[in-house]
Amino acid sequence: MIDLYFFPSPNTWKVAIMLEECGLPYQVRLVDITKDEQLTDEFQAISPNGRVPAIVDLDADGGPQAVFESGAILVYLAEKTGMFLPRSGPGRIAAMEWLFWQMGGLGPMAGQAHHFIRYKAEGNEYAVKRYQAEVARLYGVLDRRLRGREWIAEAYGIADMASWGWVWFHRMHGQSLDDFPDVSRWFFAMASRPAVQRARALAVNRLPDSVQAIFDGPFYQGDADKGAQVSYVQSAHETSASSEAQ
Ligand SMILES: N[C@@H](CCC(=O)N[C@@H](CS)C(=O)NCC(=O)O)C(=O)O
Repeated sequence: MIDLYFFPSPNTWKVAIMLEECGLPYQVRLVDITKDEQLTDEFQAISPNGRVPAIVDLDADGGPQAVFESGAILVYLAEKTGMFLPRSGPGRIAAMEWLFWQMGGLGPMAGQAHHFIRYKAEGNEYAVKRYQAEVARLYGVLDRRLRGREWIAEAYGIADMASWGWVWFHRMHGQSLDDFPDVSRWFFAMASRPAVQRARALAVNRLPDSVQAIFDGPFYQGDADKGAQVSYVQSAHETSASSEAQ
């Protein structure tokens, strides 16, 4: 059993997608970041950076193993299961390259773009322009990478899982998928996977109303011409998420 310290967000979706794809048994421990629950001493004993996601693998050899940082968690779970990351060779190198690209580039830059566009735009035109342009550049890099290939690395895996949740928020960081046709194709292909839908739906009903509005759309609905509709599959873990939070 794995404890997943979770709040619906791009970084935590990565891990939920991986757990769902691998079929590993897990239980959700909701950390409500809108109530600063990530700052408690108890949580920071597991995740010293005070951010979700984190996991505790209760079945690890040698006793319960805590892991924080979404990229490290993805690699840990891939190595534990032997799934979604080749053990060696060019496929592993590509997966690691694009995982680190997401961790050091797309995620942090899109996060800054969200902050300045959504919360602090006034008086910060320079920051809005800088981060929006950098995110556009990164989308261009990903679009070129995906040209003529189905998935980001050699096969579907942790590099895709790492980037998908961030692209879900493309409108919030000022991007249109119409400008990035291969990112768009990849995004919707991944959105159609049942494991992704279950992870995406996890604990969304626990969001405060103000945040819920963001998750209901318009960001996911995508650009008008795509008319993307995903019918979400109820996660088997939804019940434990709800009971944890009470
Ligand atoms: N590099 C970290 C970033 C984690 C992160 O920023 N998590 C956000 C949610 S997506 C969070 O916990 N925010 C709470 C806060 O900012 O206090 C990772 O990938 O795990």
